[in-house]
Amino acid sequence: MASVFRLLRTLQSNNGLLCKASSQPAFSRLPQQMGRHHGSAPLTRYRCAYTRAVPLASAAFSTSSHPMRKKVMFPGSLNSEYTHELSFASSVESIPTYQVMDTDGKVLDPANEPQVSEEEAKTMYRNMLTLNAMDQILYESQRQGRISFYMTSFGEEALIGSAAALDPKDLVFGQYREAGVLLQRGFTIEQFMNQCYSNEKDLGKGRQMPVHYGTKELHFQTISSPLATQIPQAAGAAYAMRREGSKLCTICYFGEGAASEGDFHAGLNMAATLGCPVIFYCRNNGYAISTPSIEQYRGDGIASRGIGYGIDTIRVDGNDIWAIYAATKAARTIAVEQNKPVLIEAMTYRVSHHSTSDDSSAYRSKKEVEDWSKRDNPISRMRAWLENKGWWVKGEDAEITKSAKAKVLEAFAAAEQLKKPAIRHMFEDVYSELTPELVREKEEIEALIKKYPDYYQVNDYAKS
Ligand SMILES: Cc1ncc(C[n+]2csc(CCOP(=O)(O)OP(=O)(O)O)c2C)c(N)n1
Ligand SMILES: [Mg+2]
Repeated sequence: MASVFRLLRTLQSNNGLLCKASSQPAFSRLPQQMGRHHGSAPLTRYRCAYTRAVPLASAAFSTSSHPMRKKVMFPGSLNSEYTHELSFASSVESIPTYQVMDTDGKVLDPANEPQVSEEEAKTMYRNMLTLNAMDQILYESQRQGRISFYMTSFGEEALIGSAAALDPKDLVFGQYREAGVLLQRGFTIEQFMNQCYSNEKDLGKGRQMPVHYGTKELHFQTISSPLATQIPQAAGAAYAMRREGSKLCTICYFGEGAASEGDFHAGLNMAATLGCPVIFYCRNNGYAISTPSIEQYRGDGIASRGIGYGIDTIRVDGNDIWAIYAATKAARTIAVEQNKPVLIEAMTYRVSHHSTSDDSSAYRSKKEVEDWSKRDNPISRMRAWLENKGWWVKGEDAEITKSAKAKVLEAFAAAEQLKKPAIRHMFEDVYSELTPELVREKEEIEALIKKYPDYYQVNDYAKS
């Protein structure tokens, strides 16, 4: 409302005609004034208020706001037609889901045949298998008490297609279930293990929970646990990229549950209004821990919200790696060439428990999960596509999975042997120089450790 006042005042001062005779705020007088003339519903009266008043003001509004026009240029609704039918907009047709191949790996429209080399396609598939193998081992390792926490990507492996469609320098803002993106970018199994074991080689210096990866080298921002904080950050970073003229974009992954956070709305609106080259990638996997999507919102998924913010939006089959690949490639072109955000809603299913702290049998049936993994499995779909192309030999998977598992186990055993990060890291990297308070705390800890070395198990930590 304040901005309406401001607008009317501006118009008033621009030509001195609007509401000239009164010292009352323009908008407050309009209903009574119009009521005298029209006596209809309040909405109609406000509408008339504009159509009467605005022609006297700036040229930008004058033509389109003429009383005889079909459309009005309200400052907040630029293309709305008048209607005499009193009705509330509730739903429009459901946004379609873009698909390239069916569940048997058959490309449905030859025009959509993926434009990738055999090697590129095989690398993506190998990464899907490796992700799966790594998830199985790390999940078990948490169950054995060797790491504190873990989250798997079972059922969501096709996300790798989005990473393959990006420039390696595009900046990634993840939520936590995007290990596949890191694999595709070249994060090594050793680096995954070192992070999950919080050892001295962990790039995060042991300051994060397992799976909260981050790597400057691979342009992947460190995951942070509070949901959706990455969304406005991704919009802001994209804005900086635009200002630098870098011709890069950011990609921001989040779940449909995180899209209920305020930060989602702030981030999307900011990106839309400022023209930020960011791809918002929503993994709609059906659940936010125990809350099914169906209880999370009433509208047409997350995609309808993109349109609400004036963002180019597409919904894709999130188990179809080629649909994801094509949509992300096209989204990137829009983002970078037109300096605009894009929203992708990828429809998938979380086969795994939410995390090692969750038992999903408490809120969904085992049968539901089994049905999904059998009926629509992103890995078998991709394998079928490769086989149809003649690029994959039946049974090759077993060999790859076996060697991936061996590699993970080896890296895992090595990571377990390494020391924890040096204690000094607890105090560093927030300020370029330690504050007097931090210096005092550091000295206090050092004194305690010296006094009680056994209690603090100092030998478990790296010295420097
Ligand atoms: C601000 C905030 N609120 C609540 C949580 C607890 N939490 C962690 S994950 C999660 C569910 C998120 O679901 P979704 O975004 O759909 O992602 P998914 O786990 O399905 O991949 C919740 C509620 C949190 N981490 N941060
Ligand atoms: Mg979810």
